[in-house]
Amino acid sequence: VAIVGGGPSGLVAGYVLAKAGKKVALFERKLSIGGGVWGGGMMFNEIVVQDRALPILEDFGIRYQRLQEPYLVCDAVETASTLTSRSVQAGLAVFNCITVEDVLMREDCILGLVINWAPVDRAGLHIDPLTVKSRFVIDATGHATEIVRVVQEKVPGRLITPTGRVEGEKSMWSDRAESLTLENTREVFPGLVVAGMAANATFGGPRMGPIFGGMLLSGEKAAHWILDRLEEDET
Ligand code: 48F
Repeated sequence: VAIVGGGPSGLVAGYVLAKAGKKVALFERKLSIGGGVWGGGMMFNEIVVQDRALPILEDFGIRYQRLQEPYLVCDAVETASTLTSRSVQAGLAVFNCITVEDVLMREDCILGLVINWAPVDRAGLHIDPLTVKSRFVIDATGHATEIVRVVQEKVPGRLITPTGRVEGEKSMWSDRAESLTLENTREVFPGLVVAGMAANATFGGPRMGPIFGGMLLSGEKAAHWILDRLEEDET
């Protein structure tokens, strides 16, 4: 499995898949892994997590304080670094400083990724990319939902969304976005699953503030969905 984006949803997906013994790699454009977690709540280094995601915090060993029901507060630095280190310890291969610029695909299915060094991409240098084959790709690129948009360009109107296209993120509505993030975590083209804010952007869910429970749960759901499909492949 190839995961694009090292934010909270991508990291939890990678952790669950690696823990299940699958060969899984995560590609992140930036030097640091953790995505939006590092920003905390408007750069105050605390994030809010809904208590529905408590089992994930406990599994990772991330400490929390109770705020008011149903909210918990975690240290953003502890969360980003623990999500990263525990995922790598579980067996997730992390490649930072890599931009996923394209997908490998044939008519009806995603087959993998086309990758290049992020500095090469940023400088616009004429250096050919490399390819990575994978059974499934997870787009965990956050608000930008970059991989789904690349696929949309290649097969216009054929995404598994109401309009066949990226529906686009709706206005901020944190409560609603939380449950929709989970509903929207699914396959959007054969072989391509969306997680985290990319799921909301793909299926037209609202934006949300510095609330991360939905992101953690979304990564977990994407991983379990893929584990079920891999098991079907084997039988
Ligand atoms: O944005 P990000 O943290 O995604 P997420 O897991 O979590 C969203 C929350 O941080 C926050 C929220 C909602 O308000 O709770 O926004 O959905 O992490 C996405 C990561 O993907 C990387 C990007 O640098 C970031 O670290 N990324 C994006 N496009 C690419 C990429 C790409 N083409 N190749 C490699 N990495």
